[in-house]
Amino acid sequence: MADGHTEQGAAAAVDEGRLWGRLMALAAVGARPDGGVDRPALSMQDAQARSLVAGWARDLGFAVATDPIGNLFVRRAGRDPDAAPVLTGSHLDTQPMGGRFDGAYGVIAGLEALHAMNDAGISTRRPVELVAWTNEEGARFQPGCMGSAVFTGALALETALAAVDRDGMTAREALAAVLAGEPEMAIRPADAAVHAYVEAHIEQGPVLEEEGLPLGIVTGIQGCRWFAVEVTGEAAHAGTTPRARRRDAFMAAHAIVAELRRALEDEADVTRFTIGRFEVEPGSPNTVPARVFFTIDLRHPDAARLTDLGDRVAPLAGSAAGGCAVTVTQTSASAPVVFADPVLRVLRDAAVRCGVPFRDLPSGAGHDAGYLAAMAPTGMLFVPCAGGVSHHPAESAAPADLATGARVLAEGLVRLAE
Ligand code: HGY
Ligand code: MN
Ligand code: MN
Repeated sequence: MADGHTEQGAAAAVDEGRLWGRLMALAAVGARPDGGVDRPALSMQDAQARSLVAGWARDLGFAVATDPIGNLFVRRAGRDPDAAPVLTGSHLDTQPMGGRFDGAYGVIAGLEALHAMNDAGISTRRPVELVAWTNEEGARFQPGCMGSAVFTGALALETALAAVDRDGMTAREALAAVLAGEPEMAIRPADAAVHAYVEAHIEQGPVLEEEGLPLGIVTGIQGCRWFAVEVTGEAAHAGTTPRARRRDAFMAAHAIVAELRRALEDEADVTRFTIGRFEVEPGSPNTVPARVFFTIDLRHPDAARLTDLGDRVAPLAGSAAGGCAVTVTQTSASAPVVFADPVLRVLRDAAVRCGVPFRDLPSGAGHDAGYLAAMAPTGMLFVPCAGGVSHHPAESAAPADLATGARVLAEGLVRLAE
């Protein structure tokens, strides 16, 4: 067991300026003019971010490798090379109008924790590995959490690689292009044992900031179901076609959405119902729409309620489609997750040892930790972000809070790795 001194050493060796500098260097990759970040999964910007992290890791003497779905692993050796490693990490891809901290913070805080262990001269029995999971956001390729879902066996590799983006490029082709730029990168097998997993992330909600707390111990993640809806009507002339003879895919989609809102939006405002993508074809002002495609993101903390609400989507869509045809496909489903108490106890204990006040809270946002929880004892740490704003260019967090989270993460990882 590492004595208190060495664990304290890890936290004390966390360097706020170094952490902030790396975060800002990463934010420059895919930077938007409005201060946000647009770094699509498996894009050249993502490749650039990967090589930035790999470069920092190699400079610190860590082994770097990738796996068949492109997850990036940075390994700090332990005394027992055969012991199952402790993992930490998050994701490098962002939303199209993303911020500088969603995902990036968990990767850079994890790197900072490993760097601090080096600076403090700490040796751990188990290896500690930092992971940047492929395609957590699911904005370009669906489903999201693709890398962690394949790693944990929740999604077949071939299914993931067959995902197609809006330009018709497959994840397989995009990944090959990224790996072509990393000829020196070692490839490791998809399966691997994990002793425990801890992910640091900004809260993406207002609770910690409102309560003036620098840290959250995350107790779990709400459930989430994604659907793709396709409404098929018939193109017609906007000027000559009477309403009675139209099969207007937009008007049908409009009726479907109205019906879904009536059924799914609750008074208590607990259910989260989002239509983030809505495409009308052919998209000409004077042609009656022939086809509409839209996505549904449906979330709820209660498993039975999420099942009940989600199972209504297809029947309701069918009943409101009128003369048009409609297909509803569920593209991902993750049940609510409760994190492992032993890991949360280690994290709370680490916070106490670092003198950091905290509270427990659930996560409204999805994370790779949701998949890791099925494979190994898993926990998460949150740090506050301004106004709880995320998936928005204005996303921001204070350097001191980011360093505090990295200190508690370092403490917790050292304890878990002994
Ligand atoms: O959608 C989510 O909850 C995550 O931020 N990707
Ligand atoms: Mn995230
Ligand atoms: Mn996100």
